[in-house]
Formats: sequence, structure tokens, C-alpha cells
Amino acid sequence: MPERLIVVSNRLPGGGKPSGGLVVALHDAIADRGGIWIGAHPETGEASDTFEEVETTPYRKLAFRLTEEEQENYYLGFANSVLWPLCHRRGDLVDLQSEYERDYIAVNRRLARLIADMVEEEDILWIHDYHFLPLAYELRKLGVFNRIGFFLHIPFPSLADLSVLPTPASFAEWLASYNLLGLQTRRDVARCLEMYRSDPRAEFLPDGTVKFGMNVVSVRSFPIGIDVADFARAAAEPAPSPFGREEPDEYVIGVDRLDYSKGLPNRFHAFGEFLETCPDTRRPCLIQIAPPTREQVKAYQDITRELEEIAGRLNGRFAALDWTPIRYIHRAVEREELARLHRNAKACLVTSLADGMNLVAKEFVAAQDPDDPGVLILSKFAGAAEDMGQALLVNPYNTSEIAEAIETALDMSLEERRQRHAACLEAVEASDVSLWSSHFLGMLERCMPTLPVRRGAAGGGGEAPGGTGGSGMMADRA
Ligand code: ADQ
Repeated sequence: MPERLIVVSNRLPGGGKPSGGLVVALHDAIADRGGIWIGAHPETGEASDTFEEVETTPYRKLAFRLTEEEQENYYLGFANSVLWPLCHRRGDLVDLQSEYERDYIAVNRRLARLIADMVEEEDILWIHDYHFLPLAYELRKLGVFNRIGFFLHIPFPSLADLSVLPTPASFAEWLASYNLLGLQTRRDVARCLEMYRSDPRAEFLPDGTVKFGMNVVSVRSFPIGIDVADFARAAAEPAPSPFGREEPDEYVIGVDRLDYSKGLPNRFHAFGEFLETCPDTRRPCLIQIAPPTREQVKAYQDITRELEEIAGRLNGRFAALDWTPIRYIHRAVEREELARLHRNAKACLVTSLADGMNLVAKEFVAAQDPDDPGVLILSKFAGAAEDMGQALLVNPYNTSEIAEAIETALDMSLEERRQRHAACLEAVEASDVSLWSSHFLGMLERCMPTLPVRRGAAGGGGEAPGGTGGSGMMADRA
């Protein structure tokens, strides 16, 4: 294939052998056809008008620096205190500061300039996630007409959620500058199309694509998955028990970044309700692994404190000298160990209040012994639920329902466990991450390219081809 693949994501993967489904899939895609991976440098510094070369083999990795102020306003601010809560239906946590949006646009504009300086005509670009919504819009203004795809890893916001933004109309305009807009689920696609249906600037073409200004964007779902065989292999690898002498009789597992979207307080409360109904002879444990994340943001400090309090209260109430019902581990655990913990668990709790997909649900299913599998308890608000109707689906706001599901899972017959697991595994295999990236890239290559707009040709000559009169000036690429 002649064209290079340029991937842009918030963070660059570390050096050495890549691990983790998404990183491996993108690594393989770039390594196969040649290309470049671009991401933010982990340390702040001076804003520069060139990339920093981080690695050169088997392909180039380029980093751009954020200043201290941009880290505050762009990353912790607009990305993680506006867009993240907004897309996870937590309008109450949105922190609207004008400098957040200003720097969000400024960082994307600077990154667009850096990319425009090095992009070649045949390159295709694949941009990842909510940190870069306006990147294609800014690239088009600089005269970059390459095929550009975007994948949103988190839920697509509803119209009501979008109206919380200072300039909601920008959202539709930014995304319309991509050629392919990849979302996790059919529900996300429906929300996105609803946004365009309500926007007088958008026109639906007979093939279902959306025409917006001079650009045509195709909106599709590409449910992300994991490297199923690799995770299953890690789970089945023989190893000494990680519990030592503290092996629980039976346990339910939860694995999540400590994020308010994951519904952890509800999960702990539900486990407490389940313990209320347990006979004294039963000694179940909840093993909750929840590493810290975005600790500088107040909402994350609050949820950390809340969870510690609930775990402490429940353990104080139910624990015995030889039994701690909730084992809460506030740090990351190695992938191999995580896989083995999944395999030995009787059930897995995924109780997200909103979640783009949730890969933990898929990892749990892949890790099971098909002859004696555990049971997945899955929030109906996680994207993963769309294709895993044979999990025990729960409403995460209803703690009694979760408590009942825990009991059902622990008492389920072997035959029912096998039958539910087989159906879930089929869905997990159908969305293997290697298929996910090849489907996305195959579709991007078939998308109609963006037509170059010559200076003055779009009625005023100052707008991106997808735009209808945005603020930007058409600038030369050099
Ligand atoms: P996340 O919100 O990070 O991802 P998720 O899909 O569950 O959520 O992926 C988390 C990954 O981190 C999993 O592979 C998991 O095993 C790993 N992980 C979590 N806790 C860990 C721990 N303590 N130690 C080691 N590893 C841990 C975002 C969206 C999701 C979407 C993904 C991918 O929010 O909805 O599924 O992107 O698109």
C-alpha cells in the first residue's frame, strides 16, 4: 500500500514490545503500511513549532509539548472537565471556563500546523478521541485534504448534553470535517445523526452520509474489542495463586480506572446489600482493582474519598477476623495477573453509569475457562451491552437489582453459565481488535475524499471545506 498511516492519540505508547489490545492493533496497522504515531509528550515544557522525535523504529513516533497552562486548560480543563463529563451524562460536573475552550482550540490549531508541515499527499490520518475533535477542521483550513478518520472512544453526547457547551454548534462543524466518523455503538450513531438532523447546515445524502459545507462525512459504528487469543492465553497460563494464604472462598471482580463514570459507589453499595442477605456460612469477596486517574481534577479527588469511605464502612460492618469482604486495591495490576484474577472469579461486575464500550467486560469473558466459566454482570449503559445480551444486564442506578444479579451469578447452574458464556464469547470474538482496525481503515480508504477549496471559491474564502463560515482564515500550508 503506497499511503502512510498517521495516527494521532493523546498519549504515545511506551517503547519496547507493545501490549494491550488497542495499542497492539494500532502498532500493527502502522508497522504494516508504514507511518507515524503522534501524541502529547508526557512532560510539559515550551510550546515548540516542531515535533520531538521520540522513536524511529519500526516507525516514527513524534511528540508535541504542552505548556503548563495548556495542560491545565486544554487537557485537565476542556478535555477532562468539560467534554468527558458531558459525554458521560454528568452535566453537573462540567466546569465551564472560557480559557479552557480557548486553549483547547489553540492546541489543536498548533498541532494541525505541525501535521500540515509534514503530511504527504497520499497519507491517511486516523485521529483518536475527544482531545482532538477540531483537528480535521483546523487541518482543512490549512489546505490538508487527505482522508481523515476519527474514532470517538467515549459515548456520543445527546443533543441535551451538547447544549451545555459554550458553542454547541462547533461540535457538529468540527466533526463534519472528517471523512469517516467512527463511534462505538449503533446507539452512538443514532445520537450523532440526530445532531445532524437538527442542524440546518447539514444535508443527508441518499447513501446515509452527511453533507456539511463542502465535506461529506460517513458516520458508522465500529465496536472496539480486545486481542481475544492473547488475553485468553495469559489467563490460562499456570501461576502460583496471587492470594497466598488469603485465598477467598469465592470472589467477584471489578477492574476500572477510578472514574465517576464507572459506577463504583453503586457497585460497593450493591455488594453491601448482597452481604445483608448472605447466610453466615458464605464468605464472598469483592476484589476491586481501581488505579488512580486524573487526580488533579476535583471530581476525581471526591470519588476517591467517597469510595474509601464506603469500603471502610462496609468492611467495618461485615468483616470478621478471618474475612475481609471488600478488598480494594488502588493501583494498577500487571496484565497477566489481571487475566488470571479474571479467570478464577465467579463473576465480574461492570456497573458503568455511561461507558463508550468497556473492555474489562470483554477481557473477563475472554479469560474464562469455557468448561467452567464465571458470569458477567454488565451495565446496560456500557457500549459492550449492545452485543452481549447474554450477560446479566443490570441498571447500575438500581443497587437492589445489582445485588440480586450477584446472587443469581454465584448460584447459577453450570449449564446456564456455559450457555451464557458461549454467547458472550462469540460477540467478543466478532469484535476482536485486529478486525476493528482493519474495518475502520478499509472503510476510510473507501470514503469520498474532501474536495480542495481554492481561495475565494467558498464564498468569502475564509473557511474550512466542511465549514459554513467559521472563524478561521484559510492559510497556506507551508
Ligand atoms: P477506559 O475508560 O479506560 O477506556 P476500558 O474500556 O474499561 O475503559 O479500558 C480499560 C483498560 O485498562 C482495560 O484494558 C483494563 O484491563 C485496563 N485496566 C483497568 N484497570 C486496570 C488496573 N488496575 N491495572 C491494569 N490494567 C487496568 C476508554 C472508554 C471505554 C472504551 C475504551 C476503548 O472509556 O468505554 O472501551 O476507551 O475504546
